[in-house]
Amino acid sequence: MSTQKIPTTNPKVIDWVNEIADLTEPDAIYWCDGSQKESDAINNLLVENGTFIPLNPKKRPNSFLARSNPKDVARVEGRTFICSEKEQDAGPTNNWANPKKMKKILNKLLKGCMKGRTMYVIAFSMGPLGSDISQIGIEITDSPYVVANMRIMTRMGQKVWKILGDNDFVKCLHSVGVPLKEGEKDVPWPCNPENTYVTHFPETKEIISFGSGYGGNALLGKKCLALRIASTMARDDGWLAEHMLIVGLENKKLKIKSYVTAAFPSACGKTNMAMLIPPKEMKDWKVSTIGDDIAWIKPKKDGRLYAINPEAGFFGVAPGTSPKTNKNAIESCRANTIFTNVALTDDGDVWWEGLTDEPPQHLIDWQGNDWTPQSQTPAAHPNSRFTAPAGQCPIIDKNWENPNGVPIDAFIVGGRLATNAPLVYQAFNWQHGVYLASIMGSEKTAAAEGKAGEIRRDPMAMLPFCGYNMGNYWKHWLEVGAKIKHKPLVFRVNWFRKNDKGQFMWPGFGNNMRVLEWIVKRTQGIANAQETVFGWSPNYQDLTWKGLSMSETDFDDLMKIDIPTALKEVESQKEHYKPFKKQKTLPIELEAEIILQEERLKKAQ
Ligand code: O2Y
Ligand code: MN
Repeated sequence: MSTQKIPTTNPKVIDWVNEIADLTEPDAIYWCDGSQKESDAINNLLVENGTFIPLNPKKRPNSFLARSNPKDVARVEGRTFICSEKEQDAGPTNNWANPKKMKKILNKLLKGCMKGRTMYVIAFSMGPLGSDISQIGIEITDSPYVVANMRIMTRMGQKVWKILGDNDFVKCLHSVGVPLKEGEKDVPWPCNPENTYVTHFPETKEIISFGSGYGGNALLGKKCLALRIASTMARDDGWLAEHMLIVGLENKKLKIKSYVTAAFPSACGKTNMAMLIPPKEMKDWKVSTIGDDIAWIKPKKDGRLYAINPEAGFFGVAPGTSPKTNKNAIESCRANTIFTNVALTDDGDVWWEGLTDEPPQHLIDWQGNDWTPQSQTPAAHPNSRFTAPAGQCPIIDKNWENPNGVPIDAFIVGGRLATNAPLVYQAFNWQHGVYLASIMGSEKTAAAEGKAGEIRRDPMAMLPFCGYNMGNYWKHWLEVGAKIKHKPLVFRVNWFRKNDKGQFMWPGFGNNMRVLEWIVKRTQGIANAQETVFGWSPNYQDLTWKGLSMSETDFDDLMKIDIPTALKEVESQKEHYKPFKKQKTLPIELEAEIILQEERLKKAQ
């Protein structure tokens, strides 16, 4: 990998790479071409360094296990900064830092930080090559683990260098923050948790991440570019960069197919919905996956919104994923996959909590220790991951790489709510839908956050990912809606309602298809609904019940609301809006929606 022809003549790239090399002082620079030969060499190097453990090729061909430093296991929201010129532009939900001051801190840390290491230069496309919705980024990193993951999660290498030409790109700089002294042996997972920074500079379209080698902190195409920086690009250019899955829902018999997107906070079954298998009684329905995490959505000339999945792979949570809960995710990681922080079986395969009903009798846990079912700690880290090519998903949609994207008929938003939140309802209109998305969230759990029952709001599931003032982001949603002729319908769902005994009232998983069927039929104008104080709701007879025993009374319980409790919830929504109102970024339309909601509830009392 030493003597290389530089794959670009783009002066902006060359100047930037030289500037970063002067600052970080790597031993070598390697320009990634994305070839198989290169991938094999990187994987071999990672095995040599002890970062990768090759898995049994008979069980998991071309797959590897990586174990991170236990201090580097997840995104670090407290160390994530939006460095816009004005603090007001970051808004009340982001950590803000002055860009000049942050650059000063970072430059000190970056000085000589790649000593003893190779600096890799990765050109990558977020989105199908050549799509007018796609964006090109260049990640400079000193982590070969990042290179291996970026090869799965993005389109990268030679073909991207070609498309880039002399155009602009998003600058993504990453270092694990551990320079090596002459002759010093590296550790399998270098990182610098005491000095971790994940920083975004929206005005100059730059990302600088220091100190972590893990997931969203280090694979800068994902949360940093595709959400935080892209959300600001989308604001400026009239499109939407969203934390949403995209699926196709087709009924061959009815000759209908709709594409829908959905935003859920974490732990709401987003990957399950992205790869849903309908119950056998609904065999006329076929679900196909476009994406499991992020959607870039653009208005087109025909007055509709079109979406692409900017990613090329899944960075999925392993624990809880099984052939029973998500067969398609399991199939997606059958080969060519990087597993991070899962357990290793005695026959060289992987295991995590929930994969099988019974755990194996012996494992090596995510920290490299012997593990048995009697062990007091989990075998896999709760945030352990698989990085798998999206093309390996058995139900990948035929249009998943279509550069034009797919037309979106519905936006679905939801959260995990145990009480007083109906299974599904349709917003009265776009503005009402934006309001529903702006107040969405999940109930806090007593153990984790102290106040059980209170809602942790996560507007559009973008709380940690919106690169600018959330109030202005809502305004942008309203403006996009005002410009498009054929607006997608907006729905709110809740799969997690519980009865007085604490049992789930809805079976969830594949049975969610019953709700999705109604949603698709609404978008096609072929399903009934009744008007309620919340929005348009299905009647019992509007859903398919074959194969599921649920009485009309059970369904009514699942759909009903207690009005005094709902009025209290409206008060809590007003509190949620307060910081935005104080900063004068709360759109008046959303204030109006709260008043309308309150009036509807009072009238029904
Ligand atoms: O912990 C991380 O670094 C990954 S977080 C993540 C990964 C894949 C999809 N979504 C998320 C998320 O936090 O929303
Ligand atoms: Mn996500």
